[in-house]
Amino acid sequence: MRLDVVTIFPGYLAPLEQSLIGQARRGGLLDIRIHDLRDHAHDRHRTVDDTPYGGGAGMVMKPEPWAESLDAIRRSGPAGAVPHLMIPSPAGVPFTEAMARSLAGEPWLAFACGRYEGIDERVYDHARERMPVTLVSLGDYVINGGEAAVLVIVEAVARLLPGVIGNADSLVEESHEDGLLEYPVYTKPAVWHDGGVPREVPSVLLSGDHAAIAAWRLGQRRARTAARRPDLLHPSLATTGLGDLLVSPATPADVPELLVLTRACWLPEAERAGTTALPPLRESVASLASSLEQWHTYAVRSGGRLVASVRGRVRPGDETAWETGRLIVAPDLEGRGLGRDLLAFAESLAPERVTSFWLDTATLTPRHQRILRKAGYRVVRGGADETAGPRSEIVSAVKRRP
Ligand code: JFT
Repeated sequence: MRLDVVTIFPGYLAPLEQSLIGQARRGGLLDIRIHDLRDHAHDRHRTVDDTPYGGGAGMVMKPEPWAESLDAIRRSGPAGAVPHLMIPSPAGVPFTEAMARSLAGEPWLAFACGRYEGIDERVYDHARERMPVTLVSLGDYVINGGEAAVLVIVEAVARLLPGVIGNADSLVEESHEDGLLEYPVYTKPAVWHDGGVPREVPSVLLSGDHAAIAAWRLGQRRARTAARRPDLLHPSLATTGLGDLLVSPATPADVPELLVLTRACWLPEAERAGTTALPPLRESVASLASSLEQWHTYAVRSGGRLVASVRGRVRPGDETAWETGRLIVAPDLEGRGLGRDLLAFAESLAPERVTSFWLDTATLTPRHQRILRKAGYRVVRGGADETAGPRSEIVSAVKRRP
């Protein structure tokens, strides 16, 4: 694969001589050529920037050196061949592993690294008339120019090329294929003494029981994905026909709306139960806010509007029980499977040591009963935790971890 990079900081790309990419270059798998944009500036000061038309802060990269440099790169290739030009830009499409895989299938990539406030817009038009162009962003944060983005993209693409990575198995084993984060890894010593408590490698990894190890690793992957990247779990939540649903951990800013939705959803329950003494109806802004510390609470928004919520936690005093609660869905969105998906999502948050799932509800309409039964729950009267005080209105449902 051939790669051309244009920059005003050629030294910034020096890391491409290191490690596996450096080896691949020396072995002829990668032909990387770094070009100094200033070689195409023809004034005495080798100027590549100028003040912005229309005013504003900072400087803009002049078009002529870019056009000359990109044209020179194109002419340097085989007759008729053109590179796919990647231009890092804060306004580009986010770089992903899928994009890396697609780029790894191309014979020739070129990269234009801008600086300052950006590149004169006409450079993009000039380039697009001569070669395929993709504007790409490294992610939603600010960096000062395109060079760091190009280092990342080249590393992500190059490691996918046959022969570049040392161990092809590591490519196969990797996730981001199945959308779960990696399991934690350990090496010797089995017990590490760093001055505090002895730090042990989880015993299952020393057991030699390959099925148990695989199960443990899958559990770890699910638990950390639920904790760190809930957005990667249950893509079903995004396909309930509600448009874009955003599931995110509830923050204090969500509390007032959450309180309103909670009351709206629990009032019919209270009417059926013949009491207004239900805790969800008695909740204050303050108590709901402080509950965020005790529960993993999630808010579901559609077009900015709070439409559903759920919370869950390991039961205090019983590490093997997971409680899901306050599963609410806005009345106009009932019957679309959102409650079922949220219940499954809340269960996915439970750590591996959990062996039973509990769910409290006020009354059991036939509809609620059906949803619980389909989710594998069995209703047990008397409440999940009889020590929690008088709660005769509350019905508990339980299931074993599948
Ligand atoms: C940033 C970039 C970002 C970001 C190209 C060029 C200038 C600095 C800048 C930042 C914000 C607003 C200018 C670039 C990137 C990212 C790419 C340039 N800047 N205006 N790539 N990936 N996340 N930020 Cl040219």
